[in-house]
Formats: sequence, structure tokens, C-alpha cells
Amino acid sequence: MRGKIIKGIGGFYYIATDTGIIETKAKGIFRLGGITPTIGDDVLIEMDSDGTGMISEIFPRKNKMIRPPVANVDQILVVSSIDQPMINPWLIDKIILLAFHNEITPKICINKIDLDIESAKKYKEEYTKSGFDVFLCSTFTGEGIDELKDHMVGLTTALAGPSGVGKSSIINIMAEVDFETGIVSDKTKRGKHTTRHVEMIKYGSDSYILDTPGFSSLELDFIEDASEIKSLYPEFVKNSSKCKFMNCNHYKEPGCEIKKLVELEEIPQFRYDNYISFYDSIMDRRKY
Ligand SMILES: Nc1nc2c(ncn2[C@@H]2O[C@H](COP(=O)(O)OP(=O)(O)OP(=O)(O)O)[C@@H](O)[C@H]2O)c(=O)[nH]1
Ligand SMILES: [Mg+2]
Ligand SMILES: [Zn+2]
Repeated sequence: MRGKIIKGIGGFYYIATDTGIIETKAKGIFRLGGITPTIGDDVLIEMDSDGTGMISEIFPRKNKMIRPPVANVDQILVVSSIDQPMINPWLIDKIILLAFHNEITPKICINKIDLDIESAKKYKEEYTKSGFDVFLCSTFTGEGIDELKDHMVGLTTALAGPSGVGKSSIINIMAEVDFETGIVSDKTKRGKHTTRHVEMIKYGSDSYILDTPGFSSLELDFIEDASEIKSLYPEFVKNSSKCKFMNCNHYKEPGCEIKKLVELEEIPQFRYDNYISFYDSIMDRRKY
């Protein structure tokens, strides 16, 4: 029987199949040639004579992320609230780097638009300019949810973003489940990291959604060389052939097309500023 690993707890893997979820024992996985079963893996399972299931084969992976450990993700939905907690483009841009670094398409969801639709629209405009799909939604009013749903059908979507932005609330609506959601503290306007484990949920006939524990910070330690960052900015890649220097880092070089486009407001200033800050932080790392 074919299925997908959606959860692993205490020596068991749970496999979503066409006929429901089947519990399989982790024992015997040495047969799989040293590959550790990972959430998101497409697998074949066999039923043992004692009635327990066993993974007998893991199909080749399309990709695999390290944190959270999950395979075969089609897209990363970077979730941010417009307010409470306040939108943080610096963190959004870092998660975008993580997605592209793993060769996974990032899309952006700005939630809680019931709190401030005007600012949300401004960010949508900016990120759209940079080439991203941006969804504005509110799990309170239901606005934008159908459009988002349309972009998730038949795909595996991982939600990523800081605590308290509404990731679990979105999953509860999409997958019609009832995950625990947290209260955003009045004082700090931050979430409380309500969701702490990684689990994939199957919904509809062939769609999967994954709640990743909220990360409020993200180290760029997965990037080894500062010059990689420019290749993870789609709006830079698209326009860099017009830079005077072929290996332009869009930093201090003269005749830089990217800097020109920032001045013309065709590339958002904040995206560029974040780029410089990421670039500097990686160059600084080398000094120690
Ligand atoms: N105003 C408003 N509040 C929302 C909306 N969506 C979710 N919330 C609230 O925001 C709080 C946090 O939502 P969660 O879904 O728990 O956030 P999360 O991203 O899963 O947080 P962690 O699990 O901590 O990472 C809850 O009190 C929700 O009720 C929305 O569209 N508008
Ligand atoms: Mg949550
Ligand atoms: Zn340049």
C-alpha cells in the first residue's frame, strides 16, 4: 500500500493512505538502506503477520529540509500578521532565503488584515513587485481564505513564520481540524509558541499542510558564502544582466542596475536594505 508519512512519535510512524491513517513500527527500517524515514516521505507499507504495518520502501525525495525535518514540500507559505505581532519584513525576507536555498517556492500570506488593511495592501504591493505571490487574509472575517485555498490544492504546503501570526488558525480553517491556538500577549504583542511539534495534515483528496513551530528568529548559518544571497533574490536575478560588472554584488559596485531600480522604486527599498544587512552579517562572520 502507498502512503505518506505525516507524523513520527515514539518509535511509530503514521502513514496517510487512501483508506485512512495506518500506524507503522519504526523497527526494521534498516531494510531501507540507511535512509531515515522523514515526515513527508512517500512510502510503501506492508502489513506484518502480527497485524502491524511496516515501511518497506521510501520513494526518492523531491527535496528535504533540515529544520524542520520534512521532505517533499512543494511550497513554503511565509505567514505574517500585519499587526499583533507587527509585520517583520526582515524575518520574512530571511525565511524567503531559507525557502529558495532549499529550492522550495516561497509564497507570502499576510494575515489579520481585519486589524489594518491599508498597511497590508502596501506590503502586498511591495512583495508583488519583487515577484512573489501574496495573499491577504483574515481567519476572523474569512477574507482571502478561498483564494489561498485555491493555491494549495494538490500540494504540500509548509507554513512558516513567527509565533502568534495565525498559522494554526489558518490550518484549522483549511483542513477543518482543531489545533490549539494561542493568545497573543497584550503586553509584548508576541505569541507564545503554542505549536511545538511537527505534523503534516492531509485534507481534501491530495493536499497536505504542515504547521512548523513558530520561529521568531532564524540564523542564516545555512548560507556559507555571502555571494549566494543575491541568487536568492528573484528580482535581482531577473535584472542583474544589466549591471556593469558580471559578478556584481549590488553593493558598492558602480553601474549597478539593482541599485538603480531601488532608486526608481521598482525594487522595494526595504528588500534591498535587508539584503545589505544579510550580506554584511555573513561577511562579518568570516572575521572571527
Ligand atoms: N485579529 C485577528 N486575530 C487572529 C487572526 N487569526 C488568528 N488570530 C489570533 O491570533 C492568535 C494566535 O494565533 P495562532 O493560530 O495560535 O498563531 P500561530 O502562528 O499558530 O502561533 P504559534 O503556534 O505560537 O507559532 C490567536 O489568538 C488567534 O485567535 C485574524 O485573522 N485576525
Ligand atoms: Mg500554532
Ligand atoms: Zn549590481
